[in-house]
Amino acid sequence: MTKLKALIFDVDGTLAETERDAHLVAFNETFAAHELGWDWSVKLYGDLLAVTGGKERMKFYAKQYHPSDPPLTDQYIAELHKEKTARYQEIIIKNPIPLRPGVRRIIEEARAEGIRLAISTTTSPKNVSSLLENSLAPDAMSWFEVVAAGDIVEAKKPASDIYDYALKELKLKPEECLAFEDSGNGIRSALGANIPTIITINDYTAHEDFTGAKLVLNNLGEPDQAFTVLAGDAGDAKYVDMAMLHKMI
Ligand code: XBP
Ligand code: MG
Repeated sequence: MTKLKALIFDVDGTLAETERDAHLVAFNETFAAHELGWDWSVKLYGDLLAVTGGKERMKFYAKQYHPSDPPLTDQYIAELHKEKTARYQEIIIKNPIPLRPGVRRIIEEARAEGIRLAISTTTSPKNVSSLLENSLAPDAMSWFEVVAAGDIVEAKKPASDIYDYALKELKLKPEECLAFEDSGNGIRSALGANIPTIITINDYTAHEDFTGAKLVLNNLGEPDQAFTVLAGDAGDAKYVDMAMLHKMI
């Protein structure tokens, strides 16, 4: 008898490749509008992703890369971030970012089986709803029982707080859930809450440390598009489906 009761998904990099084509663009557009003289390259953004959370990332960048400039106030950072969030939404509404392979299928299979769904992310709640409504389904927010996002907890990933919060809201034990993540910060957060975790890497995170992952894959795969297993044992499976997930915990 399976004990799997819920799937908990990270958002950026896991559901869709939002970082380079949406978050980064939104940050740079905001910096240009404020004539800050900041312009993050694709490469630099990869380094800055080590700091989770947009406000935290801007603060870190200002301190690290412009140490002699007068420090930005929290209020100004919050203003920049509000604008960045609005620009991010415009970008993904105009050009919806496709979901990664297997994401829609797994979510639909889980729903059909009555497996509960939750989100655990560092990004802002509005960004989650814009992505889900534009890339998954107009009513997709109602598919997720818990959306743990952004500043709902004080300490962002890699702290376990956001996953602890999701578990508390779901009223489930960690061993009754599976987490889906794409980054080192993400898996540290999920494993910190003792939730078994499957990783799907991307260009920004491929080199990161995924020690403790149940599986590390290039993506979740599709019936006509097998995944590549980078670490762990996927048995005979060629793509992730609910039958496989039930056997994993
Ligand atoms: C990824 C992040 C986020 C986004 C920016 O979070 O680090 O900070 O890059 O989002 P996750 P905000 O993979 O956990 O979803 O600007 O809204 O903070
Ligand atoms: Mg992520």
